[in-house]
Amino acid sequence: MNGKERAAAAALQYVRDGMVVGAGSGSTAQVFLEMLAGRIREEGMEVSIVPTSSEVEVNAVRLGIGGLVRQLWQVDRIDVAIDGADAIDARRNLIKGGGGALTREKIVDYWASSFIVIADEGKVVANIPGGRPIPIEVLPFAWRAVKEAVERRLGGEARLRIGSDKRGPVVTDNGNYVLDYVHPLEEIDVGAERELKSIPGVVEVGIFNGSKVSKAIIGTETGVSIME
Ligand code: ABF
Repeated sequence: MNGKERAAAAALQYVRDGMVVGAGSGSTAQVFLEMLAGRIREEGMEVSIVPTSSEVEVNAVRLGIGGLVRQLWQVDRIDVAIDGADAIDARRNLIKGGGGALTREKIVDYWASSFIVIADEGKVVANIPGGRPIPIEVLPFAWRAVKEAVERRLGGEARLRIGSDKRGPVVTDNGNYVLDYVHPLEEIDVGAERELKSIPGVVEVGIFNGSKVSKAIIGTETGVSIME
């Protein structure tokens, strides 16, 4: 097993029969979904799955568990959300949104009674953003105004994310654009989440406050370490 698989396997023990599970996006969360599908198939485990992106919906159908998918408004709670990250620091602050799903992820992850992050050790940084760009979902109409406001207020550069398999800007599941904001320093105050969100036109920011993270499971080549 590699680090992603070890983290995903360790997270599986927090899922029990009858739970409503928030399913994160990205390749680590996908490994978790595959393992969960295995338990559902082999042990008849009964869960509902709330997806954080269209990626998860498609994967659930591909894995034969599409019938268990519920939209957020169809459930009265989320017992546990299991999600990946682009970067995590010692206080469990996260950078998320490399896959463009930050808005739905934040809604599902923050609403869950328990929010568990799964990642391999390559994601661990001393302080966020640790050199990673900070994704910011913006209304298409406002992208340039937001870019200029971010750069003026905090410095650095905010670049409009351009697709690789499609020409032009990446469009999120919510019909918006993404700015990848490169902060001038290796470290950013987690309060920047609020400051960036206050700019008109910003839908969501890929800074996740560590106080919302119940537990982070970091997978290595030999085992897992838990941050809680
Ligand atoms: C999601 O997937 C994101 O918020 C994050 O951007 C990305 C991590 O992907 P991976 O697990 O493939 O590194 O969790």
